Amino acid sequence: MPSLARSVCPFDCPDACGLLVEVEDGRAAKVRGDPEHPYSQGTLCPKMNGYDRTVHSPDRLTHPLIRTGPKGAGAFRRATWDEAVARVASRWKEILAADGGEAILPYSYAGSMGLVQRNAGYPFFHRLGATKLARTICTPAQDAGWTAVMGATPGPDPDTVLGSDLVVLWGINAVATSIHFAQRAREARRRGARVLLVDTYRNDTAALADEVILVRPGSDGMLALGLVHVLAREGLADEAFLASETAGWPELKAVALAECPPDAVAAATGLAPEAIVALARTLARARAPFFRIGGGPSRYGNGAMTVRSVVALAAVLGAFGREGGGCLTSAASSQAFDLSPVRREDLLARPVREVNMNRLGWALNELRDPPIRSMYVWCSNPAAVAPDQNAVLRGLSREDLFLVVHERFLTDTARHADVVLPATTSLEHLDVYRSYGHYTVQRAAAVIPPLGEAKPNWEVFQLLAAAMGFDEPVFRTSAAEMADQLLAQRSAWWDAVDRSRLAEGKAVRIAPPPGPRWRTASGRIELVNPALREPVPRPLPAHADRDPLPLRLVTAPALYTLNSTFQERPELRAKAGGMQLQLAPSEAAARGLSDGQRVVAFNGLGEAAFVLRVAEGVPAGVAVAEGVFWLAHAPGARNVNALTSQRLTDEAGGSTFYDNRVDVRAA
Ligand SMILES: Nc1nc2c(c(=O)[nH]1)N[C@H]1C(S)=C(S)[C@@H](COP(=O)(O)OP(=O)(O)OC[C@H]3O[C@@H](n4cnc5c(=O)[nH]c(N)nc54)[C@H](O)[C@@H]3O)O[C@H]1N2
Ligand SMILES: Nc1nc2c(c(=O)[nH]1)N[C@H]1C(S)=C(S)[C@@H](COP(=O)(O)OP(=O)(O)OC[C@H]3O[C@@H](n4cnc5c(=O)[nH]c(N)nc54)[C@H](O)[C@@H]3O)O[C@H]1N2
Ligand code: SF4
Ligand SMILES: [Mo]
Repeated sequence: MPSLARSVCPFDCPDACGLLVEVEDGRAAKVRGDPEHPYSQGTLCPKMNGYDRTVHSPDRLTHPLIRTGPKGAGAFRRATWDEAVARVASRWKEILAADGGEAILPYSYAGSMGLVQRNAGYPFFHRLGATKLARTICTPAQDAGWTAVMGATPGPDPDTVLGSDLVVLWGINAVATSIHFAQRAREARRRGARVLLVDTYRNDTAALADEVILVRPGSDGMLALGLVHVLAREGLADEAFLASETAGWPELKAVALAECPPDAVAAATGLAPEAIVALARTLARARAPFFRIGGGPSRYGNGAMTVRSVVALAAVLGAFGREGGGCLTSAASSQAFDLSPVRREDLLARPVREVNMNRLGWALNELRDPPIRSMYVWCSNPAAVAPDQNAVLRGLSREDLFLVVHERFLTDTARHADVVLPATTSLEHLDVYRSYGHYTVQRAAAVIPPLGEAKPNWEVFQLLAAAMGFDEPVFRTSAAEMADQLLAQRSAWWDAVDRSRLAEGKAVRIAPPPGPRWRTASGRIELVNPALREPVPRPLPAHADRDPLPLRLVTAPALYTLNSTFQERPELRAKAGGMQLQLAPSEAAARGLSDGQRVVAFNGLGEAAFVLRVAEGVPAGVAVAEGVFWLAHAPGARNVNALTSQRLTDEAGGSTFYDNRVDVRAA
């Protein structure tokens, strides 16, 4: 008889869905949605329906490996954990003696969102004195844009969108990346709300929108300020709200009126001037507009300013003051935990340099004094996901780079390793999870034993610490003890939590603690922020505005993959359909290309091969490539990140994955 266990989807997705796992003979026989989960309520995306096939995939790494062939060739021999750990420790001791700790670079992101396993390497690398990694690959510019206006004000509960009469999905493919928010937008629509999508092409979410507004990539800041212009000019701003709750309306209004008239906005965005005026009037007519801003518009050289401008627009409309209205970039549940017990910054004996993870190619090839001699990767696949892939691969292929990769599968990154360590999946280890899309917390126990000799991150760092001779108590604290320490924290976020539900493995709702309505320095929504380089929002150019090639490349997420995760599953690979490039009919015709043809997209950084899709929903001047595929499955062994650059956002050092240009030719 199978038994039933609760767990959480561990992946980097705002939904953090609740799972029910049927366990039979120590195996996960079937994974389905947990109907008792307060947010996901029993449904999962097509990737996690079938998670058992990931967990028990024949391609799982089940024992350590040591490289026997040239770098990147994927030739390895089996090793024991003792041998693998001893090899890593002895090489690192040599590097420490010769070049110091900063010659070692940890590299991780969000393969697991669990607070213990995701952060497991922090205490170890601080104690080692390694170079620090700035973990900026996702949405730091989006956060900076929100914070510039709203400070530490928590985003609204996503359920409040049900009370909105106008839902604006701004740069988000919700039916692929936030499926339970898409459900709520659909439900709001059933109750009478209009749904607008502002995007760069007709993505899958266009089907649930009443109106789709397509803008030129990177021009949304100009659009938002142009809408503010029309609202100000036509007396449509919420003056009562602006007077009582915000600071800086006169200054913002002056900039918008002077710099963002409809003609200029039309030239920048590709929209007709009348469409801009009409959109402003639609927004102003709404009783309670709700903006859901995705990561898309923030991954540009002007990304932080763009998000800041859209948040300011929501304030000018008074959206924050209306029941059912507001603006959500991400939920603030990161504030619910003090992560210092697991991150242990205090173990750093002296300040160390920091490398921005978006500049990995530069760091591996150019950084000196000391150069990076060794890199340790967990919870990430930089060979596939990091920008400027040719530079990254050149770095990973250095014979003198000692690369250690802790992974579930032999990814493109792991293929370049000197030592590969097998990782458990989330069903084989415990952790504590919170979501960045809603307000819940869950503790998930291991529900099956580790496969083969796979080990969780936390345990591997304990082994490495012992081998390095680190004897601080944190390196003897078990993952369970660390999870319990985090959950035992007292904060106003936790007061109402039913801890017995947590102990049963069920998700519990948390809520931002009571406090001032606007958690900013001035106590008001800051349309002007004197602490910033640009105190008043104003239009900024994107990087690609100055680039030479004709097509702007949007490299958006795909439904059947999650970053580079899930490509171990043949059935999902088949559904994802491999690397495809979408072009407008006019762009295909201009190049003599037809649907289904093999093509190469190229720019000054490199090239990548795709199958062409001629798509009515893609405007002229834009190329769209959904998904980040494993190089092992890519024709030409390069994916779309061979075409993305290491340039950063205007604030916070974020990635600029959508801010590049290419041209396309027949393969
Ligand atoms: N199925 C699936 N789910 C995922 C992921 C995945 O890869 N696949 N990734 C996960 C991760 S790590 C994250 S961070 C989130 C991703 O979540 P988001 O970053 O919010 O990604 P998307 O929802 O696809 O939003 C990107 C959208 O922005 C649009 N866009 C790009 N540039 C612009 C622009 O200049 N203006 C406007 N208006 N739109 C623009 C793209 O066309 C695309 O439709 O999703 C998570 N969930
Ligand atoms: N062109 C382009 N590139 C992008 C994006 C884009 O939209 N366009 N999106 C970007 C974004 S938003 C993000 S967040 C990044 C994501 O970048 P990453 O966080 O690197 O995401 P993944 O590719 O999913 O790689 C995660 C890896 O962690 C491994 N893993 C999972 N669980 C564990 C574990 O418990 N322990 C260990 N040791 N390993 C584990 C998985 O097997 C997987 O190979 O990619 C970025 N790259
Ligand atoms: S990937 Fe996202 S939608 Fe899919 S199960 Fe996980 S949390 Fe839910
Ligand atoms: Mo992300």
